[in-house]
Amino acid sequence: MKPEIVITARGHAGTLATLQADFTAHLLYEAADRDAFLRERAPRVRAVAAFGPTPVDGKLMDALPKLEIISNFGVGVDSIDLAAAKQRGILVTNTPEVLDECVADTAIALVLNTLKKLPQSEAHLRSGYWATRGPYPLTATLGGKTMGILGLGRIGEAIAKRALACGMRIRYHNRNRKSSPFPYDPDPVTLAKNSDVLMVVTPGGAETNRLVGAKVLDALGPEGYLVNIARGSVVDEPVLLRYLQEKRIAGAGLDVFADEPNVPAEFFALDNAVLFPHVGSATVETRKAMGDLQIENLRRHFAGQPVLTRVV
Ligand code: 8YV
Repeated sequence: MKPEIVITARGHAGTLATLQADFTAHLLYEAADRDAFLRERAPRVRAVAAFGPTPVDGKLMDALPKLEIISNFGVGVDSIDLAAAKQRGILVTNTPEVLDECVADTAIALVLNTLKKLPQSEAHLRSGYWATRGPYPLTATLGGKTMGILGLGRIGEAIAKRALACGMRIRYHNRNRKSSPFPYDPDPVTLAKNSDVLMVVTPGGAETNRLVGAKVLDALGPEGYLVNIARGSVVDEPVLLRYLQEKRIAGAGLDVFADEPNVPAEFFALDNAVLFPHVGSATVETRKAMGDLQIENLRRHFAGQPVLTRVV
C-alpha cells in the first residue's frame, strides 16, 4: 500500500508526476469543496507535500489527524505554521542548499539589471529610440559600491561571493552576529545607512514582516538601491512604491512581492525598478533538485529513516 499524501498546490510538474507515481496523492488544489475533500480522505493521509505560498496552518493539520510530515518544496517555510506543527508532533522539512547558487545568480543579475538599467536600455533599443533619440542615459557601476546583506545565511554568502567578484564591498546584519570576515551592523537602519545596495535575504514570516519600511529606506537614501529576493512581506510594499515614485531611493530590484502573482500596476510604470516574477530558483536543474529533496524526505520518513533536511 502506498502512503497517502495531500498536495497543496500545482507545483513543479516533474515533482508532481513523481509524487503521484510513488504515493496515493490527493490534489487539494483541485477540490471544489475543500472541507468535504479533506473529511473524506483525512483518516488515511500521513503527509502533506507543500508548494508555494498556499498556507499549511493549524486548521489543515487538525483536519488530518494522521498527519506525520509536511515536506515543503522550497527553502522558505513561511507558509507553514511551524509552531502548530511542533505542537502536534508533525515533522517539517524544506529544500535548503540545492538552490543557494541559483538564487544567488538571480540576485546578482537583479543587482546588475537594477544599477545598470539593462532591461530599460534594451527597451530603448527595441523602441527604436537609439537611432532617433540617441544613446541610453548613463547608469551606475557596481565596483566600489557597498552591498549590505540583510540576512547573511547560505544564500547571502553565495551572493557575497558574486558581489565581491564585481568589486563590491560587503557588510551585513543578522539577528545574531556570525563569525564572518564582513563588517557587522547592529540593525537594519544602520546597515542601510552604510550601504549603496541593500540586499534582502531574510526568511519571511511574522518576525521579518515589513522589516524594511520608511526608516530603512530613508537610511538607504536617494543614492541607494533596494534588492529583494527574500519575501515580499519583508518590505512595506506601499511605502516602497511611494519612495520609488518620489525618487527617495535610487531604484529597486524585486523578485518577490507581497501578494504574488498580483503585482500592483503602479510598479509597471516605474523607470527605476526592475521586476522579476519570483524566478530566484526557477531553472530546470534547480527545481528538479528541490523536488528530488522534497520527495527523498518523504521516502525516508516512510522507510523509517531520518529525513535529510528537517526544520522542526
Ligand atoms: C520557490 C522559494 O519559488 O525556496 C523558496 O523559498 O521562494 C523559491 O525557491 C518556491 O518555493 C516555489 O514554490
